[in-house]
Amino acid sequence: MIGARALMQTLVDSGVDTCFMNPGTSEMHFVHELDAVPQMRGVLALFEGVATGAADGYARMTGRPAAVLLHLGPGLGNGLANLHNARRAHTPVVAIVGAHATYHERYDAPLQSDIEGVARNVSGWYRVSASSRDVGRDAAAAVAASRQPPGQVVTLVLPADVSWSEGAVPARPRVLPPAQPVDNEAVDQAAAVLASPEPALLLLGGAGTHEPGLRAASRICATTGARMLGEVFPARQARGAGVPPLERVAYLVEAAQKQLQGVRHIVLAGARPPVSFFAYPGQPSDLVPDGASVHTLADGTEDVTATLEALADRVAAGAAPQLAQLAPPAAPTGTLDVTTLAAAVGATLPENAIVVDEAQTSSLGLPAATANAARHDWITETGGAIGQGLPCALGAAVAAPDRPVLCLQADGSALYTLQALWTMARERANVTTILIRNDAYAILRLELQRVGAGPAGEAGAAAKRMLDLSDPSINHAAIAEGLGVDAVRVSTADELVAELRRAYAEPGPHLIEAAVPSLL
Ligand SMILES: Cc1ncc(C[n+]2csc(CCOP(=O)(O)OP(=O)(O)O)c2C)c(N)n1
Ligand SMILES: [Mg+2]
Repeated sequence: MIGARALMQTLVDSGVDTCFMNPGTSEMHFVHELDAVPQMRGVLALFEGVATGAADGYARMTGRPAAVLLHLGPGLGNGLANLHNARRAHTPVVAIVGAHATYHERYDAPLQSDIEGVARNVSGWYRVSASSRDVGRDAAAAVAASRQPPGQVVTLVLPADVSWSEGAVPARPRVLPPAQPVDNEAVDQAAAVLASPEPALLLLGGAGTHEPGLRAASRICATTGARMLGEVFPARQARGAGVPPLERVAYLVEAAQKQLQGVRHIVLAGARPPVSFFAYPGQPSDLVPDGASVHTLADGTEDVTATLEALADRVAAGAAPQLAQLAPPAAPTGTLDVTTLAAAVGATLPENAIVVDEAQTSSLGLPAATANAARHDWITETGGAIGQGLPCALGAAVAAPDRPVLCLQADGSALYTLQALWTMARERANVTTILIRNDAYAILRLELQRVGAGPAGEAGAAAKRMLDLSDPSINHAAIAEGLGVDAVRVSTADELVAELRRAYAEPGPHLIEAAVPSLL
């Protein structure tokens, strides 16, 4: 058996049965083996950032890693930004990077580069498979490493001769280590802190924002009087009717400070202490209020859900969680703006939807407008590297073909990885994209001012031009049509509502280009 076959068979046996890829010459044996190992689904992406973002979205929904197949250092580098988002989300991803044959390396052929230097940036585990005899074992080790709590990106380099040489054997899947037992001391300490009369906050991240964690947290807070908040950018948060509501820490420092004002204790459950996204002159980086103490109930390597449940049983035995009611907003009419955009989303959101949020400045009204919509999961850009929305939505749709996916996609961010639309069309992915067109990098107009460079309105023409996308004006619907996706342009709230309803009712991907004037 050749190395590529053993690798693929081992991946499948270890539960990795989807590979998002953009292959090249060094990966041809792997591609060839797709027909020999039909349990592996290959999904072609036309840019590596699409493949890596899709693998992230896939694993956020399944809890299982997908593989991504990338072409040497340049291919891995092209996929880096979305691997970075995956790393910050603690998403398990198995990156297989094809490389030159071992004996070819010393000739410094054109594609030779420092793969490890690129991979280390995002990978918690890195290995070069040295021979076809090792590759099965290496693949099983890679999958197990990716799933090591709380989950990580791993990189396995596959030299072309390892891929094509005989003598390989598939390896048995590694048995995953059992979840860590609940740290009872941490539970005791959190119980004491929450029972004290001082204002306390339970800060949720990781699995803490999935439904079981939220239910336990809600019981804890209902009984102790503590507040709960979620991390600024959760990897995945359960929301809507029947789920405990959870506000998130605000993105803007001033707003976050207001939320956290007066808190004396922050109890962390799968979250990290709150920090400002960027440094701003005269503003703090550390958002823990002066004099407040921070207690770790469970870090990401521990079983956050079981720990929250143990704490709930300790301090809130018999208490019920507080759940959001079903009360979606009315369908809006008239002018399309960030408020009516949000209302249109909340009014039409189908049951059990997956929402991928890369709406940037147009997200302002979305949390409130969807808080009492039908139950859904919300995925955010954990690492702040834009170009994640469309790929992540593709991956979520591949992971959960029976669930509607809504991609809330700001225009500037869309243009990093718009090739995802073609893969959505080809894979018949049930993704409805609202392409929110404000013809600007609107948020940077605000940031220009917030970092102290001066009010955007007073910036010079050369600077303003760097934040403007209106000349020439971009026809996103035409691009989508060109990539095989049914697309329309809307400019009123009524049209948006009607097109959303149509898109959800029809199979396959749809893009609705919505003209939403910039807030800034
Ligand atoms: C990989 C990467 N490149 C660049 C940036 C910087 N950046 C942050 S937001 C932004 C523009 C976003 O514009 P758009 O998606 O249209 O959203 P809007 O601000 O208009 O709502 C840019 C360029 C980034 N965060 N990540
Ligand atoms: Mg924009």
